[in-house]
Amino acid sequence: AADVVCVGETMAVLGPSDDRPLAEQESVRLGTGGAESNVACALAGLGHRAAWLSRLGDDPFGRRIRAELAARGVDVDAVRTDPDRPTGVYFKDPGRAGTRTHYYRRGSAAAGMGPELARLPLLRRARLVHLSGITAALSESCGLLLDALLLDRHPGAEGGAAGPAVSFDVNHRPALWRDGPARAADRLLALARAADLVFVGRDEAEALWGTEHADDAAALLAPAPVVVVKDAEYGATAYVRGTRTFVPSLPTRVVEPVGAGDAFAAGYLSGFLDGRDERARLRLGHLAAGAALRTVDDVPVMPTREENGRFLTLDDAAWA
Ligand code: KDG
Repeated sequence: AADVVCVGETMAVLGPSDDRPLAEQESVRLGTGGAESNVACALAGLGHRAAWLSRLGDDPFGRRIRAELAARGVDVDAVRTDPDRPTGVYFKDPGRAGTRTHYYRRGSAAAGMGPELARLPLLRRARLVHLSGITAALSESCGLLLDALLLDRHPGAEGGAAGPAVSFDVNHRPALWRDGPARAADRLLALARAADLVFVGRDEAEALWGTEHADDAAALLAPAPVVVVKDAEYGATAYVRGTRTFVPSLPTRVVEPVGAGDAFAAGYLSGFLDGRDERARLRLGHLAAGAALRTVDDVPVMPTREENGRFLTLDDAAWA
């Protein structure tokens, strides 16, 4: 059985070969990208048993995505092919003001996922289920799937929810919220508060909910027992039942930032699955994010356990 199941849409990525804008490129490269499967790949790369749950179209992009994720060690057995809907596509366009993404995903196979998937035994048997706010915006049925996985959980014997822990990366994608920013703010807040672990960017929380400081974002999300607020090149703070742990980011050369948030979540969750303390979890998040920042691909090759091990033993002064 998988330790962690990541649920969400993965698309074919048509992207550049370097950091010049798409309009200046002679050819595009075909890749694979989806926030949740990026996390699954990174977790598999860090040595965990990771599965990805989604739907693909019966088309070359779908076959490519399935093969690529399987080659990275992700269990794709639960992924069904929908004969009537295509695999989504997105274009990645680097620019001086940051990378822009252009989606071609409306009516995709993954957007056809619904709440019936929440009953799959694969999900019940996992230790951790990883979700993101992207799925909430894909379709009504995908929204119901998130409700089933987050809001409709049954209380367990110890007062918390029964079944696997659920982590939720807010991953606000304004382009996907066709019914407007107020709806996005309400929905993402309700879903995040229902999770066991939440990841959110400080600036993302500010844009959604007007919280300027990381502490304010964490207070707003506090019904969730673990809240991790990421503040780009400064660092990340974990809030766990009244305790606050800050770990600064490591300085790194940034080639292309898409995928860094997913890598961060994977690093942190790797530490969670291994029972490490908050400081180590955050360090693992930064180490994985650094690897993603240094490539144009969404999912980098992860640092080895030995490399990570060297960084985990540093004292705070030597870290950054
Ligand atoms: O976090 C990276 C993702 O944004 C990228 O892989 C594409 O899943 C994607 C999305 O919906 O934006």
